[in-house]
Amino acid sequence: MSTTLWQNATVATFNHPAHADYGMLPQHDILVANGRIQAIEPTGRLSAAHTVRLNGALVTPSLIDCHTHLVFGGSRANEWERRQNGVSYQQISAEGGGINSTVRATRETAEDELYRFSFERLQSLLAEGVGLVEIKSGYGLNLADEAKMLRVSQRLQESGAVAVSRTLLAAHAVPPEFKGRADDYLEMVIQEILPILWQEKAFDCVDVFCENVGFSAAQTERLFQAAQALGVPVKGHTEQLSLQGGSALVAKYGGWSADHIEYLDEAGVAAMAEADTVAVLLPGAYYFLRESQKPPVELLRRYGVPMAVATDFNPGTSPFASLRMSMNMACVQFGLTPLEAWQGVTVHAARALRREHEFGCLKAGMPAHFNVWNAESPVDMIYEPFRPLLQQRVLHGNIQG
Ligand code: DI6
Ligand code: FE
Repeated sequence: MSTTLWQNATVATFNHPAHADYGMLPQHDILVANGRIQAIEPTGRLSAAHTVRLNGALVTPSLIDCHTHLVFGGSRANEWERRQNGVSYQQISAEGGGINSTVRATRETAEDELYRFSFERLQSLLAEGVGLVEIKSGYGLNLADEAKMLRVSQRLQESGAVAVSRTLLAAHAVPPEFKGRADDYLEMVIQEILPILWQEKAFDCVDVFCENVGFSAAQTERLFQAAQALGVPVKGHTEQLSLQGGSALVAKYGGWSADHIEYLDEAGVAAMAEADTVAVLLPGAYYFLRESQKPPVELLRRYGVPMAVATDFNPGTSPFASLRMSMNMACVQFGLTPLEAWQGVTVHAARALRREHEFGCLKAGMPAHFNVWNAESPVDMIYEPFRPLLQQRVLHGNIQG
């Protein structure tokens, strides 16, 4: 059995039961065999066939980006420039811009090309130490193109560079061929896209954009009922622009996470606490849309709802492939503490994807997914988000090139 000892690390385990601190273990060794952590012990007690000397460097769990729309075709840069030049959103939408321009471009892009673009975009997340990324469909909006997007996510997983959680977001928008017939489109999602792709094991969880510009609470519930009947886990884009009750619906169906939640009320927070639904904060979209309503962080704390932080990386509302920048924004804009921001990309993000047995904390028995940093303290990675502090990214006990 090949064993490796990462020697003399400062380990931020995130294994404190009350999540009261980073779970810091100074001067500890991490013994890895067969891709798993065998032991974390004070330096000097363990030995192994290979040794990686860390001289006190900081080790944290791999980062997790639990909400992205990383796979898409085309660009919305010109559209954004026009908006900045004063052209109204209505005008741009009327000309086929907005989300539907990405739908058109994604449909037109061949799978291999889509894979290449996505692999390239993924690199900036990997360079920051991301080891698990959630990727949504939602720019195909028909069976063939949703399937194509999910296959690209699967291929990113198979590249070995990162673990991927795949989400079906067919209920993201109403495609042009169903214009004015949202119920008919949703019926097609429920009758065809959802069951067929679930049968093919093409995704892990189903998502919906519950909003006055997306799908109503009643439509969201119809989707969740269909998901429940098939045993499909649910999550939602909820309360981003207005209070629709989507987060409470996610909770009612035992959903994994309610995401955005700027307009969430106390009843929704209580429902999420009761159902163990994670709150995913997406400060990139809040910033890029110049929103002013902040998520109810104080209520989430009071009810003990775990908060995750993610990039929401997408071409329309959050073109930022930086999770460390999202952590910084969650602190500055939403008032999270640096510890909360860290928990938001480790333990709580792992829980948001129901992958907490593989990711999010460091302890004996867990797969060896961790980062080695040229840093003194975890706050360094948030305080100066673009400083290249990553020394090693380790997945399954292998140092990634
Ligand atoms: N909320 C958003 O902010 C994005 N999707 C969603 O459900 C917008 C995605 C886009 O504009 O392409
Ligand atoms: Fe999103």
